[in-house]
Amino acid sequence: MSSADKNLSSIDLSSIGDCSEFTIGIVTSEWNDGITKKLTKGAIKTLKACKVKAKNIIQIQVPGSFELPLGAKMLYQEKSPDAILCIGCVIKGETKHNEYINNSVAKALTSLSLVSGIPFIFGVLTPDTKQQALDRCGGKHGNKGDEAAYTALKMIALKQEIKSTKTKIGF
Ligand code: DLZ
Repeated sequence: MSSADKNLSSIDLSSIGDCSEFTIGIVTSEWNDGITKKLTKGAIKTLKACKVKAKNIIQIQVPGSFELPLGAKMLYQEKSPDAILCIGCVIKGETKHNEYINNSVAKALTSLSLVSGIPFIFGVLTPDTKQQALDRCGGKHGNKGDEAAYTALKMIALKQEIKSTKTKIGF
């Protein structure tokens, strides 16, 4: 699905319940920081709009997107947040470098999520051009940082809902 088809930046945040006790980690890549700073800003704006307290938003930076999984793991081990947003932007160049980084990060974040049981959100833009990135960090396709934050909150809420439900799931 393309960003043009789904823009979560325009979503009604009132559908999300009480997030006031959630702790959220944010790991931001310094590569393409003109983009990643805007994504991070969007994510923080959404978290605050959903009543996440500023003191419960823990931010760190890593040099490039390739380092997002390790930075996120360090943050998880030291601070035990309820979810971690991993924010980066890998713009396609003349070689396949971008594919190696993107695939590696996506796989590592999937593994971290499954092993830890908390969401490690893939907030990495993977555009062909800088303009496509600009369109997605507060431009015509919204801000994917907002979406990363929204997704994290929804997944934490889902975990709480499953925990609290008395009904058996399955057979
Ligand atoms: C090396 C590199 C290149 C060429 N491009 C990007 C990019 O577009 N976005 C990004 O986040 N990082 C890039 N990097 C840096 C790698 O992510 C990584 O930091 C280095 O390969 C060192 O491990």
